[in-house]
Amino acid sequence: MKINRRTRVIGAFAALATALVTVSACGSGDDSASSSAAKDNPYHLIEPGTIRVASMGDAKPYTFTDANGEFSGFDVELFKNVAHRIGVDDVVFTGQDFSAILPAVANGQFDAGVAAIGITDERKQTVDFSDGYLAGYLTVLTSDSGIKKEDDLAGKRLGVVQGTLQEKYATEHFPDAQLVRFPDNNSGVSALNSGSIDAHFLDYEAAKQYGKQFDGLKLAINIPSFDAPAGFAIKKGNDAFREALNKALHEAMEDGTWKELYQKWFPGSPMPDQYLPSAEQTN
Ligand code: SNW
Repeated sequence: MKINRRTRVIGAFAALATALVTVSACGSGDDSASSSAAKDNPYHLIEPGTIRVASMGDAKPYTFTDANGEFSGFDVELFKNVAHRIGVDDVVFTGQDFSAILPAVANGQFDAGVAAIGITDERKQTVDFSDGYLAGYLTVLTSDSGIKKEDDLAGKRLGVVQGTLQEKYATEHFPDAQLVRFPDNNSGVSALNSGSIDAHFLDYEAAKQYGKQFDGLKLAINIPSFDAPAGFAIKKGNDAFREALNKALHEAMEDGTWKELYQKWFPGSPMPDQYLPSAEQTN
């Protein structure tokens, strides 16, 4: 008797559980439910309402962590401003090794990669990019007064951050230099300061920053990288997100926000033309 009753109760629970599963399965397959999900999350963010950004903690003044551990810098402030314009104020930055940023965006671990990432055809095989927002130089930083031009690097130990355009450029143009690869700029500059490499090759503004921080480090060679302006990297095929970012980015350029951030973070650097409000462009 007792066993029978318990069996019946268990049976009733099992039936109820099956019914619930069926109802929820119907719900998720329902057209109106999925279209409202698309409306709530038009940019296909990992978590609706939040943009998760892979970045770099030691590429000051582009992207860096400040004394409070908060992400700051030109690229960070520009991206947050652009995100605000598309209706997202919750932007979470996470520091990665440079070489991990694009794969992590492609894998869907992050919604965007922001770290002065130059737009190239090769990188476009992995991710999509917003329009460009910054173009400048690749710079050799050194305390060796014998390094003044590209040829002087022959036989020298030159640091590069893995996966950067600097690594690619050095491989192609400095065949007689001994390349030493680092995961990030801090480790490269530490090696430079301790004398285990002769020079470190990085972005111009970051080189300028380390030059200010460490007496004796000079910007010895500047190589134009205007054909690879920095862009925001996003997952391939997320066109709604890319188009919204582009529209907001151009608004930030047109209303002078871009110029204000440029002057704040890159004081004394020549003012480029192409990202200024159209009324201020000279050519
Ligand atoms: O190609 C340049 C661009 O013209 C501008 O000067 C900003 O930096 C670049 O995008 C190159 N940046 C490197 C790269 O994309 C290194 C980025 C980094 O160290 N965070 O590989």
